[in-house]
Amino acid sequence: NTIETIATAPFDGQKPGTSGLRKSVGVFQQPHYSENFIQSGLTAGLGDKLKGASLAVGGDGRFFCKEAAQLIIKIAAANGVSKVVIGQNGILSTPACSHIIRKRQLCGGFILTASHNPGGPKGDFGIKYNIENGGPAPEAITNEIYEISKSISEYKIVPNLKVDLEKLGTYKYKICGSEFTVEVIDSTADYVEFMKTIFDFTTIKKYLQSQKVLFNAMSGVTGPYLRKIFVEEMGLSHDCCLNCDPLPDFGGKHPDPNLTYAKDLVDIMEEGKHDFAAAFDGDGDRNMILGHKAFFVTPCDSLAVLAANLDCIPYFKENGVKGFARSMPTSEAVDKVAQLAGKECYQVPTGWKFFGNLMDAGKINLCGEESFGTGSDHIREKDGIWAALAWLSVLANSGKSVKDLLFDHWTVYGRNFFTRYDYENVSSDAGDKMMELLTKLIEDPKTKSMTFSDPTGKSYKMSHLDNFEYKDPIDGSISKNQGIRFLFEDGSRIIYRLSGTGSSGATIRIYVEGYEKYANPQFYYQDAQEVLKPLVTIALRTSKLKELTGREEPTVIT
Ligand code: VG1
Ligand code: CO
Repeated sequence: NTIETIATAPFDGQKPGTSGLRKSVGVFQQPHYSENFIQSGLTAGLGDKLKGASLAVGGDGRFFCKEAAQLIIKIAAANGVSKVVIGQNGILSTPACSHIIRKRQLCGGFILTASHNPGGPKGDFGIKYNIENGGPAPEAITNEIYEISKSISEYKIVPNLKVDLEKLGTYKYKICGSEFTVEVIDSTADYVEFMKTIFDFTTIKKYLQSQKVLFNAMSGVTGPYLRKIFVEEMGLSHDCCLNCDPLPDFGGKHPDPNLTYAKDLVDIMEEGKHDFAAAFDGDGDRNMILGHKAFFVTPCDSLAVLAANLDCIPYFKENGVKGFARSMPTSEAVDKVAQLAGKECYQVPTGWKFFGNLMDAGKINLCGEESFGTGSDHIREKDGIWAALAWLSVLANSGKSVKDLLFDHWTVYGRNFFTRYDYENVSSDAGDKMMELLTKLIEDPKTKSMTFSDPTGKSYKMSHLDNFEYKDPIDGSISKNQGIRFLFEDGSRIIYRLSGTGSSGATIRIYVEGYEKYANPQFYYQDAQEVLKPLVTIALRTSKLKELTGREEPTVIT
């Protein structure tokens, strides 16, 4: 077990995006590519605490996870790390890994996933460094990882170290005189135990006896967790767990829980035989909630409904609720709940890493993103299964159906109609051109006083426009260029961003929101696409999206 120092040269583009470095598998398989990034992550993430450090490692089981896990062990050992805690076969959901780091007070961890991106030899892979609070490394660290990766000339490795990741147990090695421990742990045990302390399992179990529910793991990492919780603990039949055998290529599909990629679940729900369904992404941090007849809960509304009903969950009953947060493009529905409850509501850039400081400082307990991300301060990642358990707690407590719960919520707070249009894989050039055009618009003083009208005559007067910039209230760090915002006087918003999780080309995201408070509650049932049509027309026209990308229709509408 000797340590070798290997000469290497930098690779372009090892800049972590919204959530780690994501590229196609072939890129990670190039000699030295993953090694360089892992070494940069260790050096930037741990600095002078690298020697003697402890780390968690886990991934969503996608193709190349095992190889990458072995590499991390070898490189960590060579860098003087004293302990690696790793899920069996290298598997941990993203929320479970965050929990392991916190529970075992580790110094950090690597999460191996490209989340909702497809997997397999031709799919995507990803590596993300998380810090000791269990959350994704903040920008100061991800920027440093990138800097180091640009000038890296060598990495350290113990080439002959190979750990049997199939067998649970603690393995000790002598590396150059010092002890190195690898602990292979059960992938689901700690997480499931933790959920039992947060939620009232007895109440949920009793409620589920009168309900027909479905959970769709989309062949991602959540399957074993779902079976443990809902079959073993809650006594449901195996049939309620769909696609719950994790596959390295997710069955060739896009493990993204939305109306497009989880259409099979939507179709089943439309038959009307079930009361509730939830779907999760590849690494288990995203969730989609559906009610009877596939009634769709937008993630923005999901966040708001949970915010309004947290007190039925033991964890929040005990710890209280200080405040909420959402990512900037997420609708302001949760702000309305905060206002009425007299609580703080923060707005951060897209990406879970921006919630960490607020949670560590005790400012917020619940947060979410429009991209199917919901979570709380129990960990520092978003948490799909947690969200499903939270929803079941609220449903059990209220005795209402999903649809009625939403309807009653809108009746109190009004409805923030929301939609997101994604144009996946357009050329980087077209993406950049569109952002340039929009930047020119926001810099033009004339735009400020403009009124936008759609062909039907509905018009919107601009109240503010900018490129969103965030100053972290805790550490004062500033993040610029987080998305072009058009804010209108009536509370409507149009937001444009380029995705930071894609592996090739560009993905354009357009977020459109309109707030309505009706005297007649029946209006709340209108289709968001209908209500938002004028704003969508304005959004597409103003950005010249069709001309610049040649796309007639978005890839995904949420
Ligand atoms: C997307 C979402 C963002 C989310 C991120 C990671 O980023 O918009 O809200 O935090 O994915 O989610 P982007 O930059 O592509 O818009 V996951 O489930 O990949 O960890
Ligand atoms: Co994910």
